[in-house]
Amino acid sequence: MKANKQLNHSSAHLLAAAVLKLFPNTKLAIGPSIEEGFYYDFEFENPITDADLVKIERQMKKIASGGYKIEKTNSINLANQPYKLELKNEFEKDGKEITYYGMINPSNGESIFTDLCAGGHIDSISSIKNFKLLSLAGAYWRGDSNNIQLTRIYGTSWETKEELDAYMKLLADRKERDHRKIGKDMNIFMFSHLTGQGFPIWLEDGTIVKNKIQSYLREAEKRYGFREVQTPSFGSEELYKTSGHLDHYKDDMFPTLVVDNERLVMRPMTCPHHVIIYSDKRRSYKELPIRMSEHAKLYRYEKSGALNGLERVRSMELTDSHIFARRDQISNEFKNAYALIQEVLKKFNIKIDYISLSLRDPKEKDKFYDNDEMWNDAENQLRNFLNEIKVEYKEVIGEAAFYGPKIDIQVKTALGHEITMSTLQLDFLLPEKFNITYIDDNDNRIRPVIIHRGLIGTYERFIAILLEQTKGDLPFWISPRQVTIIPISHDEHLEYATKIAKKLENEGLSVKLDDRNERLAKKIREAQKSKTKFQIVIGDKEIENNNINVRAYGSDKQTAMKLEDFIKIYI
Ligand code: TSB
Ligand code: ZN
Repeated sequence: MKANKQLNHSSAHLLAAAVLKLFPNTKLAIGPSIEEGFYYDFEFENPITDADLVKIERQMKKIASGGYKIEKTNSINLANQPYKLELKNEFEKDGKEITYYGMINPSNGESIFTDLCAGGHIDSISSIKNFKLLSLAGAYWRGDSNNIQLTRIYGTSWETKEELDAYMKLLADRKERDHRKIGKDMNIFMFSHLTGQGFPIWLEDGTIVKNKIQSYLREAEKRYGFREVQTPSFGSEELYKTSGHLDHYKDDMFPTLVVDNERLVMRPMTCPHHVIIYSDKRRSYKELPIRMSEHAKLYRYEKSGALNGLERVRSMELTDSHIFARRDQISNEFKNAYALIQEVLKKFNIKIDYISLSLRDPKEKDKFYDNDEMWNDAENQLRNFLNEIKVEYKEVIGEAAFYGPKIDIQVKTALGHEITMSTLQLDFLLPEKFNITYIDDNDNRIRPVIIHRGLIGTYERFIAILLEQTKGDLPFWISPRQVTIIPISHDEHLEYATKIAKKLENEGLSVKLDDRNERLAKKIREAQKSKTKFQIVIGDKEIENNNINVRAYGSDKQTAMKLEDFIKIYI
C-alpha cells in the first residue's frame, strides 16, 4: 500500500510538535514521509519506551483537534537544535533556499511549532485523523555508524479509517509471516553480535529442516546426473584475481587475510574452485558434460543495513553447481537443470513471482566484463532457451552476473522485497580466464562453457521464504516437530508417553516428548507455537484404552486412535 506523501509529511510535523510538548529538551533531526507512512528521528534526553508512544500519540490527537494550519512562516532560532543547525548551514553552503513551516493558530497567527522544511504539506493539521505510531528504532544521524544513535519513531497516516484499518491488517499479516518471528518461535535460527553480524546460527530444529531438505536435494541432483564435490571456504587471492572476482566483485567480498606468506580470501563463490578441479586433468569431449555440484559455504560482505534475518546474510550455504559443457550441449544442459529446479520448487510448493532474464547494462563497464560479442551471444542463447520452453519472463537490464547473463527465479518476501531464489547462468568468461579446454575427436583443444546453477539458491534464503509462504506450517516430511507428545501428568503418564515416543522415533519421525513438569495448557500452547504437526496428549483415558489422543496442527478436532492406526494413516 502506498500512503499519501503530503499527509504523512505533515503527520511527521505533528509528531515532532507532540514530542516537544511532552519532552521539551528533545533535539530534532529529520522527519520525512516514506512509502507506507513517516518517521522522525529524535535525540531524547532520556530513553523512551513503547508506553511513551501511547502518550505521544494521544498528544498528537490533542494538537490535531486544535485546527492549526500548516504554512510557510518566519525563521526560528535553531541554537538549541544542533542537527537542524547543521542541516541549515549545509543548505546555505549549497546555495539552497531555506524555508520554515509552522503550525499556525488561525485566531492569533502564531505558530505553535515551526520546523526547518522544504514543504509539501496538507493545509490543515485537523485532517490528520487516521494515524498510528508504530514502533521505535535506533537510527544513526545521517545513517553513519560513526555518528550518534538517535531514536526513530515510525508512524503511518491515512485519509480514511478504512485505509488505516486495512494497512494495520496488512502489518499484522506480515508480522505473522515474517520469517524472523516464525524462526524464533520454531527454534530455527538465531544471531548474536558475538558470533558476527549476518552470520546465522542454525538451531536444533532448523538443522533438522535443513538436513531433511539437503537429503532430498542430494537424491534429486543425483537423478539429474550431478556429482557432488567439496571444496574449502577459502581461496587464494590469485585464484580470485584470475577469475575476475577481485576486479568486478571486490565490494561484495571480505578483505584479504594474510597467513604466513599466503594471501587468502573467504570465498564469495565456488566457481573458481570447481574450475581448478576441472583443470586438474586432461578432459576429453567424451567426458562432457561434467555436472559438478556442491552444497557450498560462501561469505559475502553485504552492507549491514541490507542484512535481514535469513533472507540476506553474510555467511550462507549455496546449493551450487557448475556444468562444464560443449557448445552443442548448452541447450540440453539448460533443459536438464531447469527441469530439476522446477521439480524441486514444485515439491515445496514455492510461489514464484516471476522469471527474470537478467542482462548486463552495456553502460556499466566496471560491473560487467567488457566484451560485447560474448555478451550478445550468451544473452541470445538464454532468450532462445526461454522462448523455446515457452515460459513467460521479464528482461531486466543490469542484473546479470559480471561473467554472464542469468535466468533468475524471483520470489516476493512477506515484507515485499523482490529476491532471487534459483538461478541459471551462462558463462563464456571464466573458461577463457582460466584457459580451460577439452580435446575433441580431432585432437583439437576446444574451450568448454560453464553453466552456473543455484538449485534453491542458499538454504538461508530458501528456508526464510518457505517459513513465510507456509507461515511456519512446513510440509510434514521436513517438519522438525512432526509429533509432540504431551503427558498430562508428569508423574502418572510419563512412562506410557515415553514408550509412544520411542515407537514413533523408531518409525523415523522427528518426535519431541514434552517431559517438563508444567501445566497442560502451557505445554499445548507451546506445542502450537512451535507448529508441531501432530500433538499427542496422554492421560488416564489413553493408558486405560491403550490408545493415543491426536490433534493435527491448525485443527481443533481431537481424535482417539490406536498408535498403529496413526502410523498407518500418516506415515
Ligand atoms: C550459482 N556463481 C553463481 C553460482 O554458481 C552465484 O554465486 N550466483 S549468485 O551470486 O547469483 O548467487 C546465487 C544465489 O545465492 C542467489 O541467486 C541467491 O538466491 C543466493 N544469495 C546471494 N546472496 C545472498 C545473501 N547475501 N544471502 C542469502 N542468499 C544469497
Ligand atoms: Zn558459479
